[in-house]
Amino acid sequence: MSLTENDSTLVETKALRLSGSQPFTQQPGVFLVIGERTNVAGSPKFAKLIKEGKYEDAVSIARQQVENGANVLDICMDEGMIDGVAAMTRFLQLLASEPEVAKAPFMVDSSKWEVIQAGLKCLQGKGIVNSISLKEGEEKFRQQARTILKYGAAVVVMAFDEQGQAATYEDKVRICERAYRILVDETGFSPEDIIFDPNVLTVATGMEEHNNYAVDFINATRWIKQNLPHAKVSGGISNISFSFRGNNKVREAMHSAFLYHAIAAGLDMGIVNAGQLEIYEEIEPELKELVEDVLLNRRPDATERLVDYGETLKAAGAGATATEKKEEAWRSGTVEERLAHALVKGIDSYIEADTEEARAKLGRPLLVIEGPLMDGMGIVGDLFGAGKMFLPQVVKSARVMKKSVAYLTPFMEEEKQAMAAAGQEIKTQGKIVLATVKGDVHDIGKNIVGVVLACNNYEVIDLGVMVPAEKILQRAKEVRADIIGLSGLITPSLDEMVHVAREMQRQGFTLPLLIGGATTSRAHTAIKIAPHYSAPVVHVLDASRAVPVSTALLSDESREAFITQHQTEYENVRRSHAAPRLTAVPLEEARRRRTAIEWRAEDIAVPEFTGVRVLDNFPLATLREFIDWSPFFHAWGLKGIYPRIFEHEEYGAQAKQIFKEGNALLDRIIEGNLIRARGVYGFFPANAEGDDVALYADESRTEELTRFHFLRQQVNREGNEPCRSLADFIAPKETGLVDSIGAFAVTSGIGLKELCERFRAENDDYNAIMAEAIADRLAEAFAECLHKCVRDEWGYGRTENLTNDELIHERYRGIRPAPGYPACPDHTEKGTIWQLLDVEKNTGIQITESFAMWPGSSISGLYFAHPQSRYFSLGKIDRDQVEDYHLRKGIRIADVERWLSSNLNYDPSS
Ligand code: B12
Repeated sequence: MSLTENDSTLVETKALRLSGSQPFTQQPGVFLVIGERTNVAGSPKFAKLIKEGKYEDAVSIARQQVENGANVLDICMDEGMIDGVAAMTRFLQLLASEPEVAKAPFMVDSSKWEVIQAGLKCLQGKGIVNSISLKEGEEKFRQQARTILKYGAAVVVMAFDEQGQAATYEDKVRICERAYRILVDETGFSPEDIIFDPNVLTVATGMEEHNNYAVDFINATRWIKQNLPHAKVSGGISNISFSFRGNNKVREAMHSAFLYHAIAAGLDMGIVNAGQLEIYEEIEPELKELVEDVLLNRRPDATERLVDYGETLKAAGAGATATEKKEEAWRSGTVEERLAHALVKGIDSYIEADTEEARAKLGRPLLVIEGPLMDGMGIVGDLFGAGKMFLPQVVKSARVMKKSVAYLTPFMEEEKQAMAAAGQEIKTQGKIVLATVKGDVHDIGKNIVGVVLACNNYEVIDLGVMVPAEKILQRAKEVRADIIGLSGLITPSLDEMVHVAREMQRQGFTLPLLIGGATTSRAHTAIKIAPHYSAPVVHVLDASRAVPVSTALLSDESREAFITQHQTEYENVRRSHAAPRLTAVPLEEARRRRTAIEWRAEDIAVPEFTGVRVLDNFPLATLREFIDWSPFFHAWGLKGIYPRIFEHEEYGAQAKQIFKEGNALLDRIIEGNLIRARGVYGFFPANAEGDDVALYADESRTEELTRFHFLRQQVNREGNEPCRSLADFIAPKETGLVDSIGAFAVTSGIGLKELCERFRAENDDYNAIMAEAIADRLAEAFAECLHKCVRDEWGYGRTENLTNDELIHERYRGIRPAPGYPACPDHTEKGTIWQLLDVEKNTGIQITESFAMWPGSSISGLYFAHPQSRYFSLGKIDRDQVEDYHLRKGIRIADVERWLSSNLNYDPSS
């Protein structure tokens, strides 16, 4: 049998377009390599890892495949001992969080339809289904094809029909043509998305009828390419050489030669071990001839001759160790270069081996840290500083660094003891004690700063959240810290920071104090904190400033100049803020200028129920639909609006990557119930009484349950601008109308702490921070989602019909202000919500002494339904209102002034 003549009039074909996280278009004439090592049938090592549940290690096989040049990854879990659906789902989700791997399109490979469907659900781009066939008749084939079409994937069609697998040229051609007609003419498949697999069957089995299998495959390939426009052809290449198992040299030569001829006939792609392909021209001539005799069925004794040759190879010991897997190019560099590459690229697969090699080379663990690791992180730092690397990448580099340092730690301990015995000390850039102050639970900003500092060889002692001043100062003394850094999210923390500064002064500290976190500001630091402590107190705006500021403060050369300049700057800030008080409207007049609302019964929405409802284990998949992603990018230091941020010239690609990784983690969280969401909300009959809102047990309004105390705008109210208060949006008692108010508290942080701890235990700060960022998004989404339910239950929401984007932009009736937000800055009002909804018992959310909520990913607030209700900023208030508030709320004036210190239009100490 011979190969049919090569017909040069090949039809012009449409390219196959696929995508992982990046689009992939197969260029004309370019063979597409489908990595087979993530196929349990193709790789015993992979199969073992999957069976043992070592998915993370299995992922590194995928990574190697991509690094070795695989364009598409074939993923197959078809093995008796493996639960295919679960394994396919989990593995694909993990792959999605590996950017280097996720960029490649995936091929979901299974003979089980339910496994294919599970895989399709996880594919983020356009992948390939491998495979469907006419084995169970046309109806089933059509049905499956339609499902694949719905998911937008390409499909591999096996040359298999009701009568069995096509082995001969004629059967292959007949079945492929039949399948093509059904797919193109009946189901509307694009022909370029159809990939035929005309079955690569094993040759050299000793059975004569198998001798022409390779030739039949190659000829069928050519026929398909000439007769079925735009269709593609693929095959599982290693099948061809199965009879030479154990003799890699012969197998590799067979694969290369087979590919050479099949590609010439039009083969578009093949499932191959991307790391083990001999170059056709480099196959030894004798072996090449023997192999081609077999493949092309050139002589009857071809098989015996190749078997004999294989035996001689084996005897010479070459068979099993044929072409070793080509290491990735970067692996051939020096150990220093490899460590630098791993750090910059965030690759941790070889980090332990490389660290050990460096330790052996340099002799001491410390020299590894101070040498190659610091050099590598220096490159990371420079790239970050120059805006060429972004925060998520830096945090990934830090993960590699941490793993290396974790490996070195036991050796360092030994060395430390030896050095201590000799009276020496190991020097880092400096020791920084970080803490979120007492009463505050904010974590993510501090954690990011900690990672960035650690990357720059600072020893970071992170004391966590809700840390009292005594503990911070005690620890700083114990470890002989060089700097203390404080973080806080909510305004009451500002006072606590002042307290820490005072304590530092009292206890005679001289260390610099860094201040950071969402509510902190340069002005507050300069005016309120710095005057209480005579050493430098510096506000640090974000993570990228933390290193230069710390370095300047600790460097012998630049310290003096930095401090002098800093002090002058803060002095200027204080001077410019010593401006006269703002003009305020007296409280009585402000009340007269309340929001003008004509109270009409038809504008008052009546809720479906009154009282409290609890939402336990609220489905995270539902919350996902309500996520506003923009703040997610802000948390990672990438400022921009989702989804436009993806087009950002500088960091669009980075934004896409963290979005993908964030979503992959979210998939894992949802699938594994790794965190839980709980909430509670309620509606209550209510009326405004002055600036208070009274809540009643029922519509008779005889029993008052509790009341909220609101504040009213007093300054900068030019012309006829109303002086707003949230109380304006509830019908006053004197109208006689029964209005209602809603209240809520939600969290998505149950289990988050444990999840983050698990990541940190694996030195994986990247995923710990990612998990926090995701949980914060879910909390916000929960508040948004619940507000939607509440509007429905109030009636008017049912007709609003808004997209998520419109929801994010709050294009709906009603508001949900939260204590602490600008319209009601008094955090202590949360106490009333807690008591009203029995929040702690119903959800587990606790409030700290500063009225922060624990878990951190929590939100609480109130619902107002009136069409004229709107958000506003209270701004500054005058002494008359503070006195009134003290009387209404029954708390001391000094306490009002403390809780509302950021809103005072006067200095309470003067
Ligand atoms: C995301 C967010 C949330 C999230 C998560 C918060 C969390 N995990 O801590 C959720 C949605 C859960 C939330 C809830 C609340 N929030 Co909120 N939230 C924000 C928002 C939008 C961004 C904060 C953030 O995470 N930024 C990203 C991180 C990475 O940045 P960062 O913390 O600022 O950290 C960077 C720097 O500050 C610095 N840094 C931080 N710490 C340190 C420490 C040192 C030593 C150094 C050197 C540097 C440094 O480096 C970091 C990295 O660059 C801000 C508004 C804003 N734009 O800032 C409001 C904001 C902080 N929230 C606010 C409020 C009021 C609340 C709630 C009280 C509302 C409520 N009643 O439910 C709750 C409180 C939550 C609680 N657990 O008690 C107010 C706080 C103002 C105030 N008056 O107190 C803000 C300012 C909004 C506003 N304009 O009113 N919030």
